[in-house]
Amino acid sequence: MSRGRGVSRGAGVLAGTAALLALACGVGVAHGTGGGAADASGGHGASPAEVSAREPGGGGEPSRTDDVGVPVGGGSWMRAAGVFSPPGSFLPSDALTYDTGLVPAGARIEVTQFAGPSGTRVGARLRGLVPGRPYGMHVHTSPCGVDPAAAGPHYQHRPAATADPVNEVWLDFRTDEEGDGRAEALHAWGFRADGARSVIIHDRQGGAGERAACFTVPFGPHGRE
Ligand SMILES: [Cu+2]
Repeated sequence: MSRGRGVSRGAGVLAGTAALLALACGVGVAHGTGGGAADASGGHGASPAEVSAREPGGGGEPSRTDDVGVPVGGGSWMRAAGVFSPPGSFLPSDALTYDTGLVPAGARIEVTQFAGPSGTRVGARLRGLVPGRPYGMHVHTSPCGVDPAAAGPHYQHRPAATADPVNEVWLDFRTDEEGDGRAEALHAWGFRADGARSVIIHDRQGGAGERAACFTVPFGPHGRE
């Protein structure tokens, strides 16, 4: 597990940097660039220019990048990144903020999942939130919608069982002085196919809270089906 985690963390940092660069350059969508793991070992992934070449334009496309099911370290790797905007904004996004006082438009999120033989690691990195503030976050069952309730309830490993960070994926975090935050959750189980579809950022930590923002994420067993 230690080897897998090391690979994942390195890939996450580099892949996240690439995603932010791509987003800063106005790239709309880059699906399945297939470089998540290779980026970490090779040190060079798809540059923003290369991504732009594959996906020209981008006007009206969601502001996000995904790498799904990239094989690495005996498991597989998923990364999704997006830029928050309010529902109905000019550029449609899979990252929706329902409370711009807590999650400003333009704030960024990156969610990663490593699914291996011994379990699942979910990581999240946030940028551009309110500095020095606690936030709650969980994995939810359905994709985000205009209605904050669209994302459904928390994903539960054992349905209708206990609502706690063992049976659910809780990603509470506190932002630093820059408004950036990160969280990680480890579980010995994996997601059911299509059972986990989003993360919700809440106004407070713990098992409940107002829904401040939502990001649709392609969680999955990823190679473990
Ligand atoms: Cu939640």
